[in-house]
Amino acid sequence: MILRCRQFSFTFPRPALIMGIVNVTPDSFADGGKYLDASAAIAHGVQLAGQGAAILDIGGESTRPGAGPVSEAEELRRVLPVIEALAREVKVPLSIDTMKPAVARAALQAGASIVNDVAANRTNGGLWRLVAEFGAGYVCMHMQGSPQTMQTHPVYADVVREVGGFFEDRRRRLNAAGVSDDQVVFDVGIGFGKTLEHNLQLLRGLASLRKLGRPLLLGLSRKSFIGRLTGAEVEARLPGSLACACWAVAQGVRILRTHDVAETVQALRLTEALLGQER
Ligand code: HH2
Repeated sequence: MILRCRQFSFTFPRPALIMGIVNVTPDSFADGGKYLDASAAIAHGVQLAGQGAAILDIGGESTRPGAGPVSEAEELRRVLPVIEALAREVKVPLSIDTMKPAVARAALQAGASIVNDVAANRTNGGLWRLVAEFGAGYVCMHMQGSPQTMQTHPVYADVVREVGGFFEDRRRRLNAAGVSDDQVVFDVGIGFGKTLEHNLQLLRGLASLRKLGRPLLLGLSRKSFIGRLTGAEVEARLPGSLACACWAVAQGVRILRTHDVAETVQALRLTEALLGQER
């Protein structure tokens, strides 16, 4: 299995890839405001790459439940200088975490190689044609609703089956827009229109999604379901995040999106050594 993102490619089996988070936002749920200043965000990205991040995911709009939308101009103002600088300073592919096609285009022009689309439940295929045009990687994440509405009353008959069906449907639409399977990664979207029980069912059901034949990505770092299960505040959720990351890799997840790169690298290398076989 291969993942192509412009000039970069990853061939699996291989050790799980760590995607380090660079949030250039004032209000992200875990690190809001820490890296709003471009120079702080750039230094953070360089540090995460040095710790072993194989991908850096740069975002300028929080998608936490109830987050207010950010204008296109403001999002561009936040992320573009960071992407331009990181494209010069690190050797790993950069991912743009955005819901807006215009931001994705500017980011790709500035040197990003992956579009991380938490709004892959979109109906307009403009963003997908852009991904095809650039030969970029594409993270297709499942969300029920939008960040403003998603946690109001999420409902599924069978969350694992419905998310799997969503991926099949998106694969067809992506192919029709000119995006090849080699460019696509699937992500169940932990916390995006899911109750605690839905999140747990998805984590338990990860192995069943391997049959899609594409890399699975998971973002669970410091998320609220860990707090709900343990009572831990957001800054104290690293142990729970690592436990879930190890579980996910044992179930076949290939890419982990995390705030805590050094810690996750160590936990996953141990998990892979214990699992033993080529994955
Ligand atoms: N989670 C967040 C943002 N982007 N992208 C993918 N593919 N998968 C995820 O699970 C995911 C994501 C939320 O985390 P964070 O960026 O730390 O917070 P915020 O949205 O508040 O900036």
